[in-house]
Amino acid sequence: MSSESLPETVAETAAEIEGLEVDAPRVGILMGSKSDMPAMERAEQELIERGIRSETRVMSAHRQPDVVADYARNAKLRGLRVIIAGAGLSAALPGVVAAHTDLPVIGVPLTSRTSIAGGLDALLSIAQMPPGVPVACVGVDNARNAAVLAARILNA
Ligand code: RP5
Repeated sequence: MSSESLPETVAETAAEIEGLEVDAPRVGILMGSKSDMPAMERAEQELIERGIRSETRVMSAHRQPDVVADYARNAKLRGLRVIIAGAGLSAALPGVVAAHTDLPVIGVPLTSRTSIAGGLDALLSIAQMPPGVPVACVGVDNARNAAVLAARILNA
């Protein structure tokens, strides 16, 4: 690369970054299974009503651990600022995401067909994180509150 072409390249790169700033989703909404979608759609809906850009992905901490790790590691660079992660049963997804990013992670414990004690299994899995790797935890099936909390974190 010649030194004359450098300013143009830098300008192009800056424009690309600026484009990313404008269009990139601010909140990532993750869930462990398609079966979680009816509950997690409430988070997406709340963010839409508040004019906050989000993206929604299905990925399981147990079934697709590499996909989850890659997503979490790249999230900040892609412009995401908060991650909401919902899962049922031994809900590892929020904690695994938090292990791979320093973005704030909000966990949503979900009920599913085989939940124990109305989702207490997922609630404890999400809330009882080890010191140093925090995950915020909203109420069982309360994805809407996760979106409200994300909005407050974003000051939006
Ligand atoms: C969790 O297991 C998912 O988040 C879901 O809540 C639960 C059941 O998943 P499916 O068997 O319906 O795919 O990982």
